[in-house]
Amino acid sequence: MKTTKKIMVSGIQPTHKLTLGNYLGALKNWVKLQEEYQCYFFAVDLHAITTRQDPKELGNNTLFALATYLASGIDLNHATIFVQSHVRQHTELAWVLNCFTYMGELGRMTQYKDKSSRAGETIPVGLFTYPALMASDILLYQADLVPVGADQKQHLELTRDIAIRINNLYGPLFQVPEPYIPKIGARIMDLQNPEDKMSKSSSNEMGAIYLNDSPKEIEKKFKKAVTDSGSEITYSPDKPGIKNLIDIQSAITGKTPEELVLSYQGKMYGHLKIDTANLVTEELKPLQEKTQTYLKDKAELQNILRKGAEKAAEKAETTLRKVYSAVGFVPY
Ligand code: ATP
Ligand code: LTN
Repeated sequence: MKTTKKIMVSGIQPTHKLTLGNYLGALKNWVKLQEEYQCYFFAVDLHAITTRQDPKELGNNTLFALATYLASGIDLNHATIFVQSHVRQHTELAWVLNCFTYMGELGRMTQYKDKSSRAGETIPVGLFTYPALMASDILLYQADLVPVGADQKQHLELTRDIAIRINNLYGPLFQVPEPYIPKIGARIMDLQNPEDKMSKSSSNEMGAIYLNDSPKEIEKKFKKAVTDSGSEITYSPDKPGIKNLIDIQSAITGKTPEELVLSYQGKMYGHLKIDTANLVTEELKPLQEKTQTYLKDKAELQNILRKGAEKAAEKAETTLRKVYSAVGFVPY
């Protein structure tokens, strides 16, 4: 039977173990929304090598990411999960999209500007063309919805522009996707530097909660979290450290920031830190146990990924052929 469900697509870079930011900003929403969509979720290893990776770590982190997807409740009845590099159509369509994406557009991408400024003198070309590969990931599957954190909004807008540009030239080849950015949790901040987003590849590991951190590490990181001057617990942009802890609690419990602030009247920063650490530990405990179970049975995990890649390639190939034909390539 042909499915009429809309399509949802998203991915995470296996550049390290996933963080609480990846979980609250992206993964948790995939799980929440998955039943209403036909989903494609992948670990974007091709994107990961735009910054230098240790090969062994990259492989481990890729499997860790996909095991985490399953552990957090991604259901194979709704979702196809796979490794990006296993589906060659991603790179093939990316090439075509590169030819319809402008230097000026790529040069304006904030993520490129941030990462290239840290790359030193030798900036890989892949870092620059990264958004065209991301557009390929999305457009190949004719995605309606792409759930991501706030930092990816600009890449999504570019994806839409590229899709519209090509549709205008050749007819309706691509669905134009919408981003889904959660109200709370879309931008979890670094615990040591709450002006910056929490990131997998942060230089200070104390600033990020990794999904495989032990309860002790989680407690230590929250206790040492940089907070703001003053002592009153309020939710305001000029108290980014406190706001971040409230956002984390809100994204986990579903309570509004206002409700949480009320419950902390008369309490100290220390209370908020300990409660947040406990809440995160409780949230991550079942996730960590299940991730380990999936990682122990490597054969089964590989089997899921092989089947996922086969299914994804089928869908991807349909789009790729249409595009190749539209641009004038001789059929094969
Ligand atoms: P890297 O440090 O390697 O660039 P990252 O931690 O920024 O990685 P990505 O793989 O780029 O993570 O992001 C995967 C998903 O997680 C994206 O949807 C992104 O928007 C979301 N995300 C990343 N960091 C955060 C954060 N701090 N808060 C909310 N969402 C986030
Ligand atoms: N660029 C994204 C990761 C990513 C992605 C995608 C997200 C690559 N391809 C497709 C959604 C859909 C990031 O988070 N850095």
